[in-house]
Amino acid sequence: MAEDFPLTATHWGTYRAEVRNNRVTALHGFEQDPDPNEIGRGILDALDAPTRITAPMVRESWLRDGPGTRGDRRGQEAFVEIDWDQAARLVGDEVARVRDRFGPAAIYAGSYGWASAGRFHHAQSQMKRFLNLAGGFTRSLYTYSFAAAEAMIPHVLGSYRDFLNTTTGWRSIAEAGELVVAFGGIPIKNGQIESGGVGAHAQRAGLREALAAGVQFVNISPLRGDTEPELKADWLAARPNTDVAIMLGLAHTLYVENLHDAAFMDRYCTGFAQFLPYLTGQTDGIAKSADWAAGIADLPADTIRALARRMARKRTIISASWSLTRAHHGEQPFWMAITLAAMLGQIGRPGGGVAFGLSAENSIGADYQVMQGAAFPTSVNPIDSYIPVARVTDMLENPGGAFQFDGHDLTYPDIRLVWWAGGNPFHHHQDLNRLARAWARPETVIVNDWCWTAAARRADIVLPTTTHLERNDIAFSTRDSYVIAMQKAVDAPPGALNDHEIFRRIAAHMGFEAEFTGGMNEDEWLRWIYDSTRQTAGASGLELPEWSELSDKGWFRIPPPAQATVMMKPFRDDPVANPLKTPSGKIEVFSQRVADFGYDDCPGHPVWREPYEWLGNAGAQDLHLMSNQPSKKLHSQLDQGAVSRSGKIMGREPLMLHPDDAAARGISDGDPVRLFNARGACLGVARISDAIRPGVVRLSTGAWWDPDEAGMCRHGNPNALTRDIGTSALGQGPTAHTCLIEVEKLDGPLPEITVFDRPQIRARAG
Ligand SMILES: Nc1nc2c(c(=O)[nH]1)N[C@H]1C(S)=C(S)[C@@H](COP(=O)(O)OP(=O)(O)OC[C@H]3O[C@@H](n4cnc5c(=O)[nH]c(N)nc54)[C@H](O)[C@@H]3O)O[C@H]1N2
Ligand SMILES: Nc1nc2c(c(=O)[nH]1)N[C@H]1C(S)=C(S)[C@@H](COP(=O)(O)OP(=O)(O)OC[C@H]3O[C@@H](n4cnc5c(=O)[nH]c(N)nc54)[C@H](O)[C@@H]3O)O[C@H]1N2
Ligand SMILES: [Mo]
Repeated sequence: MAEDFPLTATHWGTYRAEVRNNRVTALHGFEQDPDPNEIGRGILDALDAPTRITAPMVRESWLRDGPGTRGDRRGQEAFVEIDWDQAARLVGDEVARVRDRFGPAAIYAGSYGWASAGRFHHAQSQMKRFLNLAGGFTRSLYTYSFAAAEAMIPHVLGSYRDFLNTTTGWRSIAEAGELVVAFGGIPIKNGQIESGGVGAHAQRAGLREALAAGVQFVNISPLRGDTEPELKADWLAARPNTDVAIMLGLAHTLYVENLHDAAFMDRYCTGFAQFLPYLTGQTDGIAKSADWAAGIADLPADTIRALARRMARKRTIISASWSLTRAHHGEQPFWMAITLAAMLGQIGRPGGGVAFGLSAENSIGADYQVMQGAAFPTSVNPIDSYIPVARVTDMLENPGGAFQFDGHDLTYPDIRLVWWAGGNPFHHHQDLNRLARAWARPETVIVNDWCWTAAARRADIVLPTTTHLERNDIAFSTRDSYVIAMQKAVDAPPGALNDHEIFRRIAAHMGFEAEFTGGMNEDEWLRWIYDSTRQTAGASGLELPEWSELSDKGWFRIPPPAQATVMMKPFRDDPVANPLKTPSGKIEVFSQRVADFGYDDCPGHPVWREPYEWLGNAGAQDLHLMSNQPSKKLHSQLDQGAVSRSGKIMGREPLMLHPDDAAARGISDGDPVRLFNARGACLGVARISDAIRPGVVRLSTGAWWDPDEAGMCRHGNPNALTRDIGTSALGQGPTAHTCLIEVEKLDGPLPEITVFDRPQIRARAG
């Protein structure tokens, strides 16, 4: 019976593992999941592939000559296998050396990344606790997902997470909504994922519920596939990165046709009076009319006007995808979407208002009770040194350099030691050739991972970990309805350890093992995490079962809320009793605080600013690159496995391009192609389709970076091409979705991919 197989939880779903002779032979979708996916099965052939790291390793010349030796050779030299005693000594001594000589701020352990589901074996939490107890470290702030919004939206709504966690979802939209206007679409491929784990995938059913209730959809995106065909959405294939101009055109139409809700603006917002002269053109002589927007977005002006009227007539929810924030001036789209929704006067009403990224993850639009459960406690960082997460290359290049961030004037710390556990910077960061050059500068780089990612290959010390199938844990997410008792299905390779055990051994070498473990073993920690969660949940009226009951059954479903969630309903119902956490207590269409920062690239109200590169300033050969999230994996995870490989052509990522763009370049379907710009190059294989706007191409993320000597990625990682500058001085977020490239048919044979081979490894001497 499949239901007796051990349960395991991942960010892409819950599965039951069928095991024979200590091997996982199959992963079955969790019986509670109506819409399980194939992503999880990608691990089956990856567990013992050549990409598995089977013992601790040290880069040869670092081992021989010590920290600071030939950082430029990272990724090129052989590794030497060592044992765990030596690994713990080397790492512990190096942490102590850097801390004592340069101060703890010289250790960068921002370590951004998704790691694995499971509250205890969460790599970053383990590392942070260890380094906090060791004296502290330079951390990173915010995420690659939507850093610009994390900095911006608190100025506008008083909080970002509070509203992300209480998105008006499909249930409310089906009950009361009529129209969903989706900037960036409703990409159900992304709804496969939830950070921390998914019990039941809810996006498809939610969409169908809304559709059955007669809700209509508009997909504003360069990709038709960003909404499911069954939704029969109107597709407005605007130029990428012009969403703010479109929203302004919609707002202008509402205003001049007197379709906006002046009473709402008055009662619930502040600063409309400062924004209006910009909208009407009084300040700069340019009315942000539908005609003006049409020229920027390359859409018919009548389409924009008609959409504005339709939005005013119907109960409308505006969904702005997270991708909009990962572009130059990525602070603006959410701010403007809020302003537009406010003008419609439907914020806080069922099925209306604004949503940040319906289906960006399984939770966004799903029906769940927020549960703030316990995590492995990371202790307290004794120092306050940080960078905005995406400024990592700037930091490595420019120690002591000044920069601005959200009203602060900061300087970059001088980093000597970089440590990553549970993330892959050579997946997630932009302009990887530039990162690779900066990566040569620190004296030591340490990576914990279970497989030879592009980052692990570029480490001096590699500490191999287990996978979710090889350990017990407890999984749940703030925004999911399931608590899963994860059971170890198979043994890890003998040379791999849990992150906790790795840090415990290093802590023991450094003399603070007892502080690190808190005197508890894995079992006791799992109990502690669960019991603390149960206590907090109980206090807010949510009854979780006893630990013994949960571990017997394996899972628990948190009941859905009694009523459909409506974002900002309390504020709408009574703005005096329930003010927002902004200075005014209201929605800040104009923010004095932001205006006072004095940033040219982020003034006090939402504005359209041209991105640094876009189809509006493109050369004749330029195409806009969409490097969106991949459908068959999460980021770079399991790219080495069969499921991800099944989406590749000749082992490369498909490059989607329009028939006109293909014809103009003499490219046929299935041709290997080279993508390039002044920053770099990578390969792909042409997939010709009219489901993409002319002038735009799509190469999804996730292919492990595999540069040749000239820095060209043989495999197809779009971050070979993207630019690495911040969204603005306010958010300093990543700007991957603002990128122009050229594409040509590959001249010559396809080179071999090397990144799935083991790096060169020498057996231990003696
Ligand atoms: N061009 C472009 N770039 C992008 C984006 C884009 O849209 N376009 N999107 C960005 C976004 S939104 C994000 S969130 C980032 C994602 O970037 P990341 O989160 O860094 O990507 P992952 O591939 O999920 O990296 C997680 C790593 O953790 C490792 N890991 C898994 N389990 C464990 C464990 O138990 N212990 C340890 N030590 N390691 C483990 C995995 O093997 C993997 O190497 O990428 C960003 N980059
Ligand atoms: N299968 C899978 N699901 C995932 C992930 C994954 O790696 N794989 N990653 C997860 C993570 S970490 C995150 S942050 C979320 C990200 O969620 P999103 O940020 O929403 O993801 P993307 O796929 O980058 O973008 C969604 C769509 O936006 C469109 N788009 C891009 N730029 C623009 C623009 O300027 N204007 C308009 N109108 N549209 C634009 C693209 O066509 C793209 O398909 O996804 C999560 N879900
Ligand atoms: Mo993300």
